[in-house]
Amino acid sequence: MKNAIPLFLSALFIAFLPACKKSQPTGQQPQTEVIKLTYANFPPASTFPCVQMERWKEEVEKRTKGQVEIQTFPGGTLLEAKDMMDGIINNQADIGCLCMAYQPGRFLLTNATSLPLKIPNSKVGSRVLWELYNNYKPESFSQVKVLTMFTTAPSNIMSKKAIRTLKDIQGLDLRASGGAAQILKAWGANQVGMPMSATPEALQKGVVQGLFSSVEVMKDFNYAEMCKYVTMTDTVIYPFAVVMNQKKWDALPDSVKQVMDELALEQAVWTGEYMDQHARDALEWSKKTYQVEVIELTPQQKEEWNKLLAPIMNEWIAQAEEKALPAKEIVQNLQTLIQNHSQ
Ligand code: 3IO
Repeated sequence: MKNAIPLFLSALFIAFLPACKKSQPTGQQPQTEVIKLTYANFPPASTFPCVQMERWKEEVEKRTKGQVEIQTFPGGTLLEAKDMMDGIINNQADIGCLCMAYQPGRFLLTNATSLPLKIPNSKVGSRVLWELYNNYKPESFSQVKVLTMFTTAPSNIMSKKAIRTLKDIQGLDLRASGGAAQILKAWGANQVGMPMSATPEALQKGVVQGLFSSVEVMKDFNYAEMCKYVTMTDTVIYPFAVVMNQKKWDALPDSVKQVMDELALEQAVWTGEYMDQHARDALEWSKKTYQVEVIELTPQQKEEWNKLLAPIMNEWIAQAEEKALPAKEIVQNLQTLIQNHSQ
């Protein structure tokens, strides 16, 4: 019994030794845990929304020195085109890339960028969209953190049959969404709505005879194999947003938030420049690889085609005013932004 107490104490000491060891790290800096985030995207990995996603991932990982790790999911493997916004709100993924044209009513304000306002290219479009968003902070994005926005290059008609005049487009089944869809209708096409990710099958099965979007898809989806004609209209862009679950954002360290906020405009411009260059390259590639014919409209034709688009603006204004938005002011702001950034 005499030795019981020291024995008990040594036993206690030995028992606690591992615990003490654990709480005393090896004298280096306390290790911060790696933050893992998922990023969902709807089209295939080779397409521009995914190219910009990989670029953003790399930059964030580099600038946070590995504190943040991003796992990307292209091709709708985590969330599909039309589920993106709700999927991020419900945290089925942490980050998601969405095209606003697929839910035109939901993103009414920012979809003003796809009115026929002659945005000249994706770089200007992306800056204008980002600024418009920050000027008005629309309700439709109030449940998420917006990480960046960008647009496509202006849309052109890619088709199986040559479209040289307005007569050629009458009643033709052509695919587009959102603002671009309104334009196809105004020209007399039979507009068919679906996300870009559903379009390869629709073209293959003959559900549509072509599409209206930015021309880099001729290469990235290999549409040039089926669509031997491109009619250059250089009309509207498609607007995109990259959004993050609000709670996941709130939980990030300030230093990480700062990295992402500082990247927002830079990412928009990077994507714009990539898109503009890639659209040009893809058109050249299409001519060389599949002997695609690029059809230019005469100035008179352009005037004639543009005239038909006049009512679209008024329709949008009426719709926006119904939702109590300062519609005319928004359009004016947009026109100023386009002018300023086009210089
Ligand atoms: C687009 C969407 C996904 C992948 C490539 C793309 N190029 C242009 C778009 C624009 C768009 O969303 C669409 O549906 O035409």
